[in-house]
Amino acid sequence: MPQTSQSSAETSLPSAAVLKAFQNAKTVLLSGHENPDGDCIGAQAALARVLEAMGKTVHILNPDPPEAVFDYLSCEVAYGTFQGGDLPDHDLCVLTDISELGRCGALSGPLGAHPSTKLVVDHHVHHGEEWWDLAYVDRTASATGLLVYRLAKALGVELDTVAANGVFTSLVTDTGWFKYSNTDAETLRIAGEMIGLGVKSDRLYASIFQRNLSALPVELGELLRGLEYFGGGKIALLAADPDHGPFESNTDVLHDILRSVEVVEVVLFLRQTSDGRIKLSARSKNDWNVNALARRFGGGGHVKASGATLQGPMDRARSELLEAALEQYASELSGGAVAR
Ligand SMILES: [Mn+2]
Repeated sequence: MPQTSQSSAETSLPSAAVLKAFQNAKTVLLSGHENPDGDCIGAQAALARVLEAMGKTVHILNPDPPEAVFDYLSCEVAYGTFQGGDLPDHDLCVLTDISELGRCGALSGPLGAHPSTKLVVDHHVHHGEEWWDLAYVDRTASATGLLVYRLAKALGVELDTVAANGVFTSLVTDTGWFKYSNTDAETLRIAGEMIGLGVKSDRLYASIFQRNLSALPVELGELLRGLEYFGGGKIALLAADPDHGPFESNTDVLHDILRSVEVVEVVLFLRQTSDGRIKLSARSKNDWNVNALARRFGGGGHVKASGATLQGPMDRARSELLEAALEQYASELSGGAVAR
């Protein structure tokens, strides 16, 4: 997910303790959040290759499998999906792109109970207790994959093409293919270096963004009939009917269209998932904080991209979200909203 970041003139480097934990580990388990995104699994691909190059045994185990659009990574890297039972033996557990164990779904309990050293590699805003043993967290980094790049440099390991594809995937998915404000000089410099290592950016773009089903344009049109604007058009709210499956994970297309409307500042998209929960994905265009809004519903993420799970039914979720959004953005809306 994208985030606001400052200049990368001052980069935060991994501590000696973090590097030592990697050097001393024999078997490493990499885990991520539910519905792992491109940054999460890209960072895992790169970190797995780096650690294997150092002679470590590496397991990747996530609560859910990667999306099919990332099959150019999953054909090279073994992404395990937790099915219950015992965790693989390991002495170091690394969480990528996440710092809250509770977001690891069914893996949360087993990971928490396992005596391994826990190391967090992440760029999200963390709230609550710092429960881990070690962390390499830089909230100004555009992607967790960028932190893995810095780790590889610090560990003296060259990235191979698979690792480069992983880092590049992290960078492009978390910056909206270099469109968001977190696209800083370091991000572009590293992206260029990854292309030098063999990344075919046009192939990756086609794989990630140009594999929609032929029904998508029509379904998107139907979905958008439910679009509502509030706050003088600055808040776009879409509460989808439950039968809009294609958008359960691929919400970027929708967010891009709605953010393309000039006056829109915030896009709030509610959809019912196959298991009956109501999921919010919230994006902002400029400076409105959607993380603060998502946190009202127990969610989180970044200032410009956050999510939450709301209580159903949809009508209730919609009205509670709208009320919270109008309250959250009261000061922005009173600052000269133009009705449209
Ligand atoms: Mn990320």
